[in-house]
Amino acid sequence: MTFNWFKKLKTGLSKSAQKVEKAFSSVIGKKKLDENSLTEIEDQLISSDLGVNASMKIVDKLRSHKFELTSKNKEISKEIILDVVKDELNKILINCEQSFFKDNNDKPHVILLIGVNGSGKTTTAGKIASMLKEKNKKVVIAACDTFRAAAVEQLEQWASKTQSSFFRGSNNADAASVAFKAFEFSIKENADYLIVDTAGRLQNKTGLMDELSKICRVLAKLNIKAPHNKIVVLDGTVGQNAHSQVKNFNEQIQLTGMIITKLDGSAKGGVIVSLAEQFKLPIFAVGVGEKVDDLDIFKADDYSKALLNLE
Ligand SMILES: Nc1nc2c(ncn2[C@@H]2O[C@H](COP(=O)(O)OP(=O)(O)OP(=O)(O)O)[C@@H](O)[C@H]2O)c(=O)[nH]1
Ligand SMILES: [Mg+2]
Repeated sequence: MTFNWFKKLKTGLSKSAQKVEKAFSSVIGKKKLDENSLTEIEDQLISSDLGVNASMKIVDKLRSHKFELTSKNKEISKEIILDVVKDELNKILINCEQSFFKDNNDKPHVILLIGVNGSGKTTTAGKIASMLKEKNKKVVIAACDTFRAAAVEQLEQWASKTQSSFFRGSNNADAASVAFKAFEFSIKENADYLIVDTAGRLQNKTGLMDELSKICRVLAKLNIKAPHNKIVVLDGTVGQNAHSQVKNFNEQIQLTGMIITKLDGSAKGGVIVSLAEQFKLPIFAVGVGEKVDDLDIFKADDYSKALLNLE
Protein backbone atom coordinates (compact mmCIF):
# COMPACT_ATOMS: atom_id res chain seq x y z
CA MET A 1 0.00 0.00 0.00
CA THR A 2 1.50 3.30 -1.02
CA PHE A 3 1.82 6.37 1.16
CA ASN A 4 -0.66 8.14 -1.10
CA TRP A 5 -3.22 5.46 -0.50
CA PHE A 6 -2.74 5.68 3.26
CA LYS A 7 -3.29 9.42 3.06
CA LYS A 8 -6.45 8.88 1.05
CA LEU A 9 -7.68 6.25 3.51
CA LYS A 10 -6.95 8.51 6.44
CA THR A 11 -8.72 11.48 4.88
CA GLY A 12 -11.66 9.25 3.99
CA LEU A 13 -11.91 7.90 7.51
CA SER A 14 -11.48 11.25 9.24
CA LYS A 15 -15.12 11.51 10.34
CA SER A 16 -15.02 7.96 11.72
CA ALA A 17 -11.73 8.74 13.46
CA GLN A 18 -13.24 11.81 15.12
CA LYS A 19 -15.94 9.63 16.59
CA VAL A 20 -13.52 6.98 17.81
CA GLU A 21 -11.19 9.62 19.24
CA LYS A 22 -14.06 11.04 21.26
CA ALA A 23 -14.27 7.75 23.12
CA PHE A 24 -10.91 8.40 24.72
CA SER A 25 -10.95 12.16 25.09
CA SER A 26 -12.47 12.10 28.57
CA VAL A 27 -9.65 10.02 30.08
CA ILE A 28 -6.66 11.70 28.47
CA GLY A 29 -4.75 13.72 31.02
CA LYS A 30 -6.49 12.02 33.93
CA LYS A 31 -4.49 10.39 36.71
CA LYS A 32 -6.38 7.16 36.81
CA LEU A 33 -8.49 4.98 34.63
CA ASP A 34 -11.51 4.09 36.73
CA GLU A 35 -14.38 1.76 35.95
CA ASN A 36 -16.73 4.62 35.12
CA SER A 37 -14.33 5.90 32.49
CA LEU A 38 -13.92 2.42 31.06
CA THR A 39 -17.68 2.01 30.78
CA GLU A 40 -17.90 5.39 29.07
CA ILE A 41 -15.20 4.37 26.59
CA GLU A 42 -17.02 1.13 25.87
CA ASP A 43 -20.32 2.94 25.20
CA GLN A 44 -18.62 5.41 22.88
CA LEU A 45 -16.85 2.66 20.95
CA ILE A 46 -20.12 0.84 20.50
CA SER A 47 -21.73 4.00 19.18
CA SER A 48 -18.78 4.32 16.78
CA ASP A 49 -20.00 1.07 15.20
CA LEU A 50 -17.18 -1.14 16.50
CA GLY A 51 -19.73 -3.55 17.92
CA VAL A 52 -20.16 -4.87 21.45
CA ASN A 53 -17.58 -7.66 21.33
CA ALA A 54 -14.73 -5.65 19.87
CA SER A 55 -15.49 -2.73 22.20
CA MET A 56 -15.41 -5.09 25.19
CA LYS A 57 -12.10 -6.56 24.06
CA ILE A 58 -10.56 -3.11 23.74
CA VAL A 59 -11.80 -2.03 27.15
CA ASP A 60 -10.59 -5.29 28.75
CA LYS A 61 -7.18 -4.64 27.28
CA LEU A 62 -7.15 -1.10 28.64
CA ARG A 63 -8.18 -2.43 32.04
CA SER A 64 -5.29 -4.89 32.02
CA HIS A 65 -2.90 -2.08 31.07
CA LYS A 66 -4.26 0.21 33.75
CA PHE A 67 -1.05 0.28 35.76
CA GLU A 68 1.14 0.96 32.73
CA LEU A 69 -1.21 3.63 31.48
CA THR A 70 -1.29 5.58 34.70
CA SER A 71 2.13 5.07 36.31
CA LYS A 72 4.52 6.39 33.65
CA ASN A 73 3.87 10.12 33.55
CA LYS A 74 1.31 10.09 36.28
CA GLU A 75 -1.33 10.96 33.74
CA ILE A 76 -2.81 9.08 30.83
CA SER A 77 -1.30 10.05 27.52
CA LYS A 78 -3.12 9.81 24.23
CA GLU A 79 -0.16 8.11 22.56
CA ILE A 80 0.01 5.25 25.04
CA ILE A 81 -3.73 4.65 25.09
CA LEU A 82 -4.04 4.68 21.30
CA ASP A 83 -1.08 2.33 20.99
CA VAL A 84 -2.85 -0.23 23.17
CA VAL A 85 -6.06 0.22 21.19
CA LYS A 86 -4.26 -0.08 17.86
CA ASP A 87 -2.71 -3.41 18.89
CA GLU A 88 -6.11 -4.72 19.88
CA LEU A 89 -7.72 -3.54 16.63
CA ASN A 90 -4.92 -5.17 14.66
CA LYS A 91 -5.52 -8.46 16.44
CA ILE A 92 -9.15 -8.39 15.31
CA LEU A 93 -8.46 -7.15 11.77
CA ILE A 94 -5.32 -9.05 10.85
CA ASN A 95 -7.20 -12.27 10.11
CA CYS A 96 -9.23 -10.45 7.46
CA GLU A 97 -6.21 -9.50 5.39
CA GLN A 98 -6.34 -11.63 2.28
CA SER A 99 -5.74 -11.05 -1.38
CA PHE A 100 -8.23 -12.19 -3.96
CA PHE A 101 -5.47 -12.23 -6.55
CA LYS A 102 -3.86 -15.31 -5.06
CA ASP A 103 -4.63 -18.92 -6.03
CA ASN A 104 -5.02 -18.19 -9.69
CA ASN A 105 -3.82 -21.52 -11.02
CA ASP A 106 -7.34 -21.86 -12.20
CA LYS A 107 -8.04 -19.78 -15.28
CA PRO A 108 -10.29 -17.87 -15.61
CA HIS A 109 -10.68 -17.02 -11.96
CA VAL A 110 -14.30 -15.98 -11.44
CA ILE A 111 -15.17 -13.11 -9.09
CA LEU A 112 -18.88 -12.69 -8.36
CA LEU A 113 -19.94 -9.36 -6.89
CA ILE A 114 -23.22 -9.20 -5.02
CA GLY A 115 -24.96 -6.82 -2.65
CA VAL A 116 -27.93 -4.61 -1.99
CA ASN A 117 -28.95 -1.81 -4.38
CA GLY A 118 -26.43 0.95 -4.78
CA SER A 119 -23.76 -0.56 -2.52
CA GLY A 120 -21.04 0.05 -5.11
CA LYS A 121 -20.83 -3.28 -7.00
CA THR A 122 -20.50 -1.88 -10.52
CA THR A 123 -17.96 0.75 -9.52
CA THR A 124 -16.02 -1.90 -7.61
CA ALA A 125 -16.08 -4.22 -10.64
CA GLY A 126 -14.42 -1.44 -12.64
CA LYS A 127 -11.88 -0.70 -9.93
CA ILE A 128 -10.95 -4.39 -9.55
CA ALA A 129 -10.56 -4.69 -13.32
CA SER A 130 -8.19 -1.76 -13.22
CA MET A 131 -6.12 -3.34 -10.40
CA LEU A 132 -5.90 -6.56 -12.40
CA LYS A 133 -4.97 -4.77 -15.60
CA GLU A 134 -2.09 -3.15 -13.74
CA LYS A 135 -0.86 -6.69 -13.10
CA ASN A 136 -1.14 -7.36 -16.84
CA LYS A 137 -4.04 -9.73 -16.44
CA LYS A 138 -6.58 -10.40 -19.11
CA VAL A 139 -9.98 -9.46 -17.73
CA VAL A 140 -13.57 -10.01 -18.84
CA ILE A 141 -16.37 -8.09 -17.15
CA ALA A 142 -19.88 -9.47 -17.42
CA ALA A 143 -23.13 -7.59 -16.88
CA CYS A 144 -25.66 -9.83 -15.19
CA ASP A 145 -27.91 -6.93 -14.28
CA THR A 146 -30.08 -7.50 -17.33
CA PHE A 147 -33.10 -5.45 -16.25
CA ARG A 148 -31.64 -1.99 -16.40
CA ALA A 149 -30.09 -0.84 -19.66
CA ALA A 150 -28.36 1.96 -17.74
CA ALA A 151 -26.68 -0.58 -15.49
CA VAL A 152 -25.26 -2.42 -18.49
CA GLU A 153 -24.01 0.82 -20.03
CA GLN A 154 -22.44 1.92 -16.74
CA LEU A 155 -20.46 -1.33 -16.61
CA GLU A 156 -19.56 -1.12 -20.28
CA GLN A 157 -17.99 2.27 -19.62
CA TRP A 158 -15.88 0.77 -16.86
CA ALA A 159 -14.82 -2.02 -19.20
CA SER A 160 -13.67 0.43 -21.84
CA LYS A 161 -11.96 2.66 -19.26
CA THR A 162 -9.97 -0.33 -17.98
CA GLN A 163 -9.46 -1.93 -21.40
CA SER A 164 -11.26 -5.08 -20.30
CA SER A 165 -13.42 -7.26 -22.52
CA PHE A 166 -17.10 -6.80 -21.93
CA PHE A 167 -19.84 -9.41 -22.02
CA ARG A 168 -23.53 -8.64 -22.02
CA GLY A 169 -26.68 -10.69 -22.43
CA SER A 170 -29.82 -9.72 -24.26
CA ASN A 171 -32.29 -7.45 -22.46
CA ASN A 172 -34.19 -9.17 -19.65
CA ALA A 173 -32.19 -12.37 -20.16
CA ASP A 174 -31.89 -14.72 -17.21
CA ALA A 175 -28.94 -13.54 -15.11
CA ALA A 176 -27.63 -17.07 -14.59
CA SER A 177 -27.63 -17.84 -18.30
CA VAL A 178 -25.69 -14.63 -18.99
CA ALA A 179 -23.16 -15.61 -16.32
CA PHE A 180 -22.78 -19.05 -17.91
CA LYS A 181 -22.25 -17.66 -21.39
CA ALA A 182 -19.83 -15.05 -20.06
CA PHE A 183 -17.80 -17.85 -18.47
CA GLU A 184 -17.75 -19.83 -21.73
CA PHE A 185 -16.63 -16.67 -23.53
CA SER A 186 -13.89 -16.03 -20.93
CA ILE A 187 -12.58 -19.57 -21.30
CA LYS A 188 -12.49 -19.18 -25.07
CA GLU A 189 -10.71 -15.85 -24.72
CA ASN A 190 -8.21 -17.44 -22.33
CA ALA A 191 -8.92 -14.69 -19.79
CA ASP A 192 -7.22 -14.66 -16.40
CA TYR A 193 -10.22 -13.21 -14.61
CA LEU A 194 -13.95 -12.97 -15.11
CA ILE A 195 -15.70 -10.35 -12.99
CA VAL A 196 -19.45 -10.89 -12.77
CA ASP A 197 -21.50 -7.84 -11.77
CA THR A 198 -25.02 -8.54 -10.56
CA ALA A 199 -28.16 -6.48 -9.97
CA GLY A 200 -28.67 -5.04 -6.51
CA ARG A 201 -31.02 -7.05 -4.35
CA LEU A 202 -32.32 -6.78 -0.83
CA GLN A 203 -31.12 -9.57 1.38
CA ASN A 204 -34.68 -10.51 2.40
CA LYS A 205 -36.11 -10.97 -1.10
CA THR A 206 -36.19 -14.71 -1.51
CA GLY A 207 -36.67 -14.87 -5.28
CA LEU A 208 -33.72 -12.62 -6.00
CA MET A 209 -31.59 -14.38 -3.41
CA ASP A 210 -32.35 -17.72 -5.08
CA GLU A 211 -31.14 -16.25 -8.35
CA LEU A 212 -27.69 -15.89 -6.77
CA SER A 213 -27.60 -19.60 -5.94
CA LYS A 214 -28.56 -20.33 -9.52
CA ILE A 215 -25.74 -18.15 -10.86
CA CYS A 216 -23.29 -20.06 -8.65
CA ARG A 217 -24.71 -23.43 -9.72
CA VAL A 218 -24.41 -22.76 -13.45
CA LEU A 219 -20.89 -21.36 -13.15
CA ALA A 220 -19.87 -24.51 -11.26
CA LYS A 221 -21.00 -26.59 -14.24
CA LEU A 222 -18.03 -25.25 -16.18
CA ASN A 223 -15.62 -25.40 -13.28
CA ILE A 224 -16.52 -26.95 -9.96
CA LYS A 225 -14.44 -24.31 -8.14
CA ALA A 226 -16.28 -21.38 -9.75
CA PRO A 227 -17.17 -18.79 -8.72
CA HIS A 228 -13.82 -18.74 -6.94
CA ASN A 229 -14.77 -15.61 -5.07
CA LYS A 230 -18.22 -14.67 -3.90
CA ILE A 231 -17.87 -11.17 -2.57
CA VAL A 232 -20.51 -9.05 -0.91
CA VAL A 233 -20.04 -5.35 -1.59
CA LEU A 234 -21.18 -3.29 1.38
CA ASP A 235 -21.90 0.42 1.61
CA GLY A 236 -19.75 1.67 4.49
CA THR A 237 -22.21 4.40 5.38
CA VAL A 238 -24.99 2.04 6.50
CA GLY A 239 -23.34 0.96 9.74
CA GLN A 240 -24.88 -1.96 11.59
CA ASN A 241 -27.33 -2.89 8.81
CA ALA A 242 -24.29 -4.34 7.05
CA HIS A 243 -24.44 -7.22 9.53
CA SER A 244 -27.80 -8.49 8.35
CA GLN A 245 -26.63 -8.14 4.74
CA VAL A 246 -23.53 -10.24 5.34
CA LYS A 247 -25.48 -12.79 7.36
CA ASN A 248 -28.17 -13.29 4.73
CA PHE A 249 -25.91 -13.31 1.67
CA ASN A 250 -23.55 -15.67 3.47
CA GLU A 251 -26.38 -18.05 4.32
CA GLN A 252 -27.49 -17.99 0.70
CA ILE A 253 -24.21 -18.57 -1.13
CA GLN A 254 -21.40 -18.91 1.41
CA LEU A 255 -19.37 -15.80 0.81
CA THR A 256 -15.60 -15.89 0.41
CA GLY A 257 -15.21 -12.28 1.50
CA MET A 258 -16.35 -8.69 1.67
CA ILE A 259 -15.50 -5.34 0.13
CA ILE A 260 -16.57 -2.18 1.93
CA THR A 261 -17.10 0.97 -0.14
CA LYS A 262 -17.92 4.63 0.50
CA LEU A 263 -15.73 4.84 3.58
CA ASP A 264 -14.89 8.36 2.48
CA GLY A 265 -17.13 10.74 4.29
CA SER A 266 -18.71 7.95 6.34
CA ALA A 267 -18.65 8.35 10.11
CA LYS A 268 -19.31 4.62 10.40
CA GLY A 269 -15.93 3.21 9.35
CA GLY A 270 -15.75 1.40 12.70
CA VAL A 271 -18.24 -1.11 11.27
CA ILE A 272 -15.37 -2.96 9.63
CA VAL A 273 -14.15 -3.91 13.10
CA SER A 274 -17.51 -5.36 14.14
CA LEU A 275 -17.88 -7.19 10.82
CA ALA A 276 -14.39 -8.66 11.19
CA GLU A 277 -15.13 -9.66 14.75
CA GLN A 278 -18.44 -11.30 13.97
CA PHE A 279 -17.96 -12.97 10.59
CA LYS A 280 -14.22 -13.56 10.37
CA LEU A 281 -14.48 -13.30 6.59
CA PRO A 282 -11.66 -11.84 4.53
CA ILE A 283 -11.95 -8.15 3.66
CA PHE A 284 -10.51 -8.04 0.19
CA ALA A 285 -10.56 -4.32 -0.37
CA VAL A 286 -11.92 -0.99 0.80
CA GLY A 287 -13.24 1.89 -1.30
CA VAL A 288 -12.80 5.56 -0.48
CA GLY A 289 -14.16 7.34 -3.53
CA GLU A 290 -15.78 7.11 -6.94
CA LYS A 291 -12.65 7.16 -9.06
CA VAL A 292 -10.83 4.21 -10.54
CA ASP A 293 -7.92 4.31 -8.11
CA ASP A 294 -10.08 4.82 -5.02
CA LEU A 295 -10.02 1.13 -4.09
CA ASP A 296 -7.14 -0.80 -2.61
CA ILE A 297 -6.49 -4.02 -0.79
CA PHE A 298 -7.28 -4.06 2.91
CA LYS A 299 -4.36 -3.80 5.33
CA ALA A 300 -5.20 -4.20 9.03
CA ASP A 301 -2.46 -1.95 10.38
CA ASP A 302 -3.20 0.87 7.96
CA TYR A 303 -6.89 0.67 8.70
CA SER A 304 -6.33 0.73 12.46
CA LYS A 305 -4.00 3.69 12.16
CA ALA A 306 -6.42 5.60 9.94
CA LEU A 307 -9.32 4.87 12.29
CA LEU A 308 -7.31 6.21 15.23
CA ASN A 309 -5.93 9.17 13.28
CA LEU A 310 -2.35 7.95 13.82
CA GLU A 311 0.57 8.46 11.45
N1 LIG B 1 -18.04 8.33 -2.30
C1 LIG B 1 -18.03 7.10 -2.84
N2 LIG B 1 -18.94 6.77 -3.74
C2 LIG B 1 -18.91 5.52 -4.25
C3 LIG B 1 -17.95 4.56 -3.87
N3 LIG B 1 -18.21 3.42 -4.55
C4 LIG B 1 -19.28 3.68 -5.33
N4 LIG B 1 -19.70 4.93 -5.17
C5 LIG B 1 -20.85 5.62 -5.80
O1 LIG B 1 -22.05 5.03 -5.35
C6 LIG B 1 -23.04 5.06 -6.37
C7 LIG B 1 -23.56 3.64 -6.61
O2 LIG B 1 -22.49 2.86 -7.09
P1 LIG B 1 -22.72 1.63 -8.07
O3 LIG B 1 -21.38 1.06 -8.34
O4 LIG B 1 -23.55 2.01 -9.22
O5 LIG B 1 -23.54 0.69 -7.11
P2 LIG B 1 -24.23 -0.71 -7.47
O6 LIG B 1 -24.11 -1.55 -6.26
O7 LIG B 1 -23.70 -1.23 -8.73
O8 LIG B 1 -25.74 -0.24 -7.64
P3 LIG B 1 -26.97 -1.12 -8.27
O9 LIG B 1 -26.44 -1.79 -9.47
O10 LIG B 1 -28.01 -0.11 -8.54
O11 LIG B 1 -27.37 -2.07 -7.19
C8 LIG B 1 -22.36 5.64 -7.59
O12 LIG B 1 -22.68 6.99 -7.67
C9 LIG B 1 -20.87 5.46 -7.30
O13 LIG B 1 -20.07 6.42 -7.94
C10 LIG B 1 -16.98 4.94 -2.87
O14 LIG B 1 -16.12 4.17 -2.43
N5 LIG B 1 -17.07 6.22 -2.40
MG1 LIG C 1 -24.69 -1.89 -10.44
